[in-house]
Amino acid sequence: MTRFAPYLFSLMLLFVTACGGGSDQQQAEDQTTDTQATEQADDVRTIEIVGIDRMKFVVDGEEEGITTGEKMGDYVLLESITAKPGEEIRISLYTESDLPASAMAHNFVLLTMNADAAAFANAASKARDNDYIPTDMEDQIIAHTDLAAGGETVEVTFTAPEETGEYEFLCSFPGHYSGGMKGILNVEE
Ligand SMILES: [Cu+2]
Repeated sequence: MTRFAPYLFSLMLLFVTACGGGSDQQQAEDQTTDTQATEQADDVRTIEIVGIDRMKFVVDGEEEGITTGEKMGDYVLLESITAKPGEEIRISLYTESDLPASAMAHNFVLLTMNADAAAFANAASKARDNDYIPTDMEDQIIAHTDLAAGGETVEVTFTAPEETGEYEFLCSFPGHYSGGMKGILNVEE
């Protein structure tokens, strides 16, 4: 038996060397693939809101920077959003509805601090030709999305005001503000 040992040993050495070389090469290829798989970075804080037929802004659940209320089916009511002065925020609004756009669509309209939201909603209901954005009250709008009909998503990115305080947001589709489709943006340090 012993006289075969040197032969077996060198055979094993060859085998190990060959395998080792192969795996190094494989590792190098894997690293190249990892480096190429880079993610697209976008650091704008995005709040994903859903508009439902019950005329409410709702969200999936509690998250940092928002306050939520009662349960609404699979969602919870969005009550307010908290932002720092000058913070960049993106609102993404999805309309969940099987109704036609003429009967059910939503938008997100953020008003200036001193705006009269009820008066704005009333004027908006008569501005059908301009997607329910009253042109003579545009100076009371900080930011707004387009209308989103069922299955559609609209977005708007804006900078929170520098002045701390409460800013009302609403959906200006007729009847939705009085139906409760509204909330508060709290700008605070
Ligand atoms: Cu609405």
